[in-house]
Amino acid sequence: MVTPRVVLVLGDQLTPGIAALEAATPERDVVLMAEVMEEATYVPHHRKKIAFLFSAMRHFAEELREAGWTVDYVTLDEPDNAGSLEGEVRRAVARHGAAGVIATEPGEWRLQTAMEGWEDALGLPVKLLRDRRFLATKAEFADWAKGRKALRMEYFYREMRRSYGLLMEGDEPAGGKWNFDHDNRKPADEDLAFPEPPTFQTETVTREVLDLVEARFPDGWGDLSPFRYAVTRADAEAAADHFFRHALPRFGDYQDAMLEGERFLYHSFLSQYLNCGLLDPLDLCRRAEREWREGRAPINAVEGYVRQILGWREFVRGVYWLEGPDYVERNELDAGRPLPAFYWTGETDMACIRAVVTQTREEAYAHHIQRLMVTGTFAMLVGVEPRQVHEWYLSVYADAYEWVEAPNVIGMSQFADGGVVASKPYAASGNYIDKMSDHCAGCRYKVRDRTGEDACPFNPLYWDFMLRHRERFGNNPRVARVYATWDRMKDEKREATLRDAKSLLGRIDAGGRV
Ligand code: FAD
Ligand code: DLZ
Repeated sequence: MVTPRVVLVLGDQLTPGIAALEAATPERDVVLMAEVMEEATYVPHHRKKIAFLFSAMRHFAEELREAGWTVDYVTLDEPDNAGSLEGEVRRAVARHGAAGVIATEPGEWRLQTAMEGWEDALGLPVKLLRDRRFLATKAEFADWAKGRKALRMEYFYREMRRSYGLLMEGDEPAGGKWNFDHDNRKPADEDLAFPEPPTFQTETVTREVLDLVEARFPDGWGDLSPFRYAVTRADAEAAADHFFRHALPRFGDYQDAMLEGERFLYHSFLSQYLNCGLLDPLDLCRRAEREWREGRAPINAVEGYVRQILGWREFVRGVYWLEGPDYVERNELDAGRPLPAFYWTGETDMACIRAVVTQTREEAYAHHIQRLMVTGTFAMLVGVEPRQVHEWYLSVYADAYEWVEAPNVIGMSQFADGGVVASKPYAASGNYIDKMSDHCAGCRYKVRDRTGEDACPFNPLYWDFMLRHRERFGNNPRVARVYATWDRMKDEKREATLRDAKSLLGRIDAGGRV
């Protein structure tokens, strides 16, 4: 008999064609999947995220068994659970008398560095294979980035469109433009019909997992029920079908909109399935293209959707691995405040932040503009230490893994990488939220007030932020006119603005209600 190898499949590698499985054979090898405390607690993950992933892992183990694999699945409550992936690999090697370990590279520097040390630690060969689910390899991205003064997603995206022949007419972009973002900034109104994403039945496996998470994380953050997530590949595909049929046609128009009580609008709510391997990015892009070619969705929607996946998703992953393990420590704007407690409690008078935090606690989901322009912008204006902002985002969203979360948070939303991801900071006053949402209408603060007790906190904090960083941004042609506006303001207004900002920051520092 040939000695088996242990084939490790991580919780976000639930893809039948993942490299480690492709390099192994069901006749010889044993697949190891393990629920471990180390992964469940390295940040305080949302309880729904843990339950979603454990249930999806258990279903994937079953899928593999049906395909003929021997799967050694270690549950979190197994008495001898070693608590870490390394510990579980070690136990599995001993259990099966394995000759080596085969794994696919993980999505975080933390685990990558640890796994690179396993060969020495375990004293046997550990093969770490490239994750082929991404559409640009780390090396291809590094090649593209080499010698460029600035990395801009748009140019990377065009090359990706060309290499994959997506939305192309010969050498030209379909519809005559590479980017239809200009058409995609409509505020939503309540009269639109929003196609709520499907809710899936909580079957036995998920019920067991929900009980387990409730028992093991009684004080953890985030609501476990209601539980609406798909946990099998078939159901994730059904969620994708629903999106293409009902939401994609309007995805573009209302991509940046926010509405009180409407959590999904025309967003896909699919990133958690993509990121754990239940859905395939290229397949989703091709399906979107088909919707346009067959006349069921307009080009602005389809191009916008494809850009998010083929462009942004691949671009941020490239940046994450290119920038190195210290990326999450970057703090170019020297921000040092602790994260306000209301990011966890939702206890704030700002209707927009309250809505996003409440929704995040209930769903483990918020859409892009909520993440970027509400919780993200506020943290940056206040000057919260980026590392704390990063850990919050990595914890609270079901789709959060460092390769995708960190560039979005450290880079795009906090400008803590000094402009690697974004060409300017996403700073905005309350005006932006008022234009793109209906939150301000029901808010205790008045968005039109620039100063005074009732003024929307985003207003004075915006100016305070811009002035704190005038030296850095004053020469940026995309920001310079903001300073011209400030310089034209009357002295009394400027003084009142900065006084209000100081008082708000003092209140935040003292843990007072804002
Ligand atoms: P849709 O709006 O339907 O978009 C379609 C798909 O495009 C998404 O499913 C996603 O796969 C991809 N996508 C869109 N924007 C981005 C982006 N900027 N980066 C990478 N992929 C993108 N995305 C994550 O997957 N995990 C995260 O942890 C995460 N953290 C974020 C933190 C901040 C501060 C910001 C501003 C963005 C973050 N994003 C993250 C990107 C984006 O917000 C989510 O991908 C999106 O909200 C997921 O919801 P959806 O599936 O409904 O997306
Ligand atoms: C996020 C997560 C959680 C909560 N739990 C597990 C787990 O118990 N076992 C596992 O294999 N993976 C888990 N994951 C996903 C890993 O944290 C993820 O593979 C790494 O962060 C690399 O992306």
